[in-house]
Amino acid sequence: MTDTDRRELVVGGLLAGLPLLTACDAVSGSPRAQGVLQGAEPLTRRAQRALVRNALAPEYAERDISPDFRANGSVDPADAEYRRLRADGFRGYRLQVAGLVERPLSLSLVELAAMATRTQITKHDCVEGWTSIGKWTGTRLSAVLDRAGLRPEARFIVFDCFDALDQRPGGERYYESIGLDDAFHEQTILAWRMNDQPLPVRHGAPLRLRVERQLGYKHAKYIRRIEAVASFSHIGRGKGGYWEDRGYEWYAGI
Ligand SMILES: Nc1nc2c(c(=O)[nH]1)N[C@H]1C(S)=C(S)[C@@H](COP(=O)(O)O)O[C@H]1N2
Ligand SMILES: [Mo]
Repeated sequence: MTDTDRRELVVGGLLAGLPLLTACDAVSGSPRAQGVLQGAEPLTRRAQRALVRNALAPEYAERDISPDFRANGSVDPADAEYRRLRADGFRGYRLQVAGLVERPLSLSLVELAAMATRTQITKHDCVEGWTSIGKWTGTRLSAVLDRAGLRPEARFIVFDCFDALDQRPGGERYYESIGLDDAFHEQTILAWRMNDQPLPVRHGAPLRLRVERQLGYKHAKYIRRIEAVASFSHIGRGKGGYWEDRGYEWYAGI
């Protein structure tokens, strides 16, 4: 949806819900004005919810790209399988798609690149208080989920990563999860390029999530597997993500 489309939707939605009401009526708070406003409320609230669901995160111009995009969290996973794949330029990498799907998938980077892709220049916002603007290209998560076919019970998409922040033996692996609204959102991509280059290791090679309407910790890097689930109570410590298990909010809307 373009900006103009969106604006038209807002204006259209609001007008549809509000029969002509003069400023005078509104100011006087007359019973007639109140009746009209109350009657209009459910419709505008519904329109607003639909808008929020589809709203795009701001996108920027090439000139806005940060010359030095920060890297955070894991920057060099120690996992043996990861090291092996990395040594071969990720040629042997396969994204596993499993859980509550009709057709479990195993996709190479070449196969992912042949699906619906998107490029966007967006601002990354870390909970620690810094932001960086970068250009991301990747496969739309919706394309992958459509190919796998979600079963009706599926409510969340979980991203299982290669890295553990604590690299000592037994360190828990990073993981994250998002709801279906964000999973099917137009700007939600499995990125494999950054600033027109192959995605660097410190930024999550070979594949990392961009979920632009949420804070940085939701953007899982080093994705090994995605799983559709009805609940995440059985994963990790049950809160839906590595940082969520340590007290962060599950929904990290910006
Ligand atoms: N697998 C994995 N994903 C991760 C992290 C991590 O440590 N491991 N850190 C998160 C945090 S807190 C942020 S801010 C971003 C940082 O992404 P960047 O290194 O590309 O800036 O990745 C997020 N995704
Ligand atoms: Mo972060």
